[in-house]
Amino acid sequence: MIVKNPKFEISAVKPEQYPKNDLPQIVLVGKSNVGKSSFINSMVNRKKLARTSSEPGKTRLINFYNIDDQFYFVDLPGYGYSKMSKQEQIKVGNFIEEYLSTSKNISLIVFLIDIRHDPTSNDKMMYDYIINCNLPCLIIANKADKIAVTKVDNEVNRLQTQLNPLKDLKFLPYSSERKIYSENIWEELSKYI
Ligand SMILES: Nc1nc2c(ncn2[C@@H]2O[C@H](COP(=O)(O)OP(=O)(O)OP(=O)(O)O)[C@@H](O)[C@H]2O)c(=O)[nH]1
Ligand SMILES: [Mg+2]
Repeated sequence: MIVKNPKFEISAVKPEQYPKNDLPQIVLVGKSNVGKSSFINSMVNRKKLARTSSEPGKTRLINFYNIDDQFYFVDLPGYGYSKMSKQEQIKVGNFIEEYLSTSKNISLIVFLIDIRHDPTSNDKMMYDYIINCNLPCLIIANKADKIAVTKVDNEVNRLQTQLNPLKDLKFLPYSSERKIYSENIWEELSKYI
């Protein structure tokens, strides 16, 4: 897909602030620093549409990016960022859960995990939550540029065995940094737009 005019539309922490149209919403979830905001930038070929940082904890709100009036990429704060105060972690967790459980327009959850590491306990909780909500989910093993090309398939298989032993979800490798495998990702996303 060639994106022409991706735009930041609104930040939200409560339902009244969500966009008031029925465009499908493709939502990025995953731990802090896994590359959710970078994923959005790389898919739309913009370096700074979504703000990123080498420090975890950059995204603090629900950010809606309108992609050519076709769909939204919805960027969420990551979990597992220990420097955030307990109080703020609870507040953020609550507004994320409210969004995931009440928004009628979520067409796909894009769940990012790090290709180099085992899923964290928070990743497992997020996986269980998505399955319980019955939301369609694509799992992306990001930062594939950090390992040898010859190891990519094995690592993706390992992650799937650990997180989704039934193997009924789609797992794909990706690199937001180098945009490798992005055609496979667009092919999958386009089914939900
Ligand atoms: N090597 C490599 N680095 C990446 C990749 N994707 C993201 N990064 C880097 O990882 C860091 C975190 O990226 P972000 O996109 O800000 O991560 P995030 O998941 O949005 O983090 P939070 O907003 O804290 O939840 C940045 O320094 C990115 O440049 C990737 O595929 N490969
Ligand atoms: Mg972010």
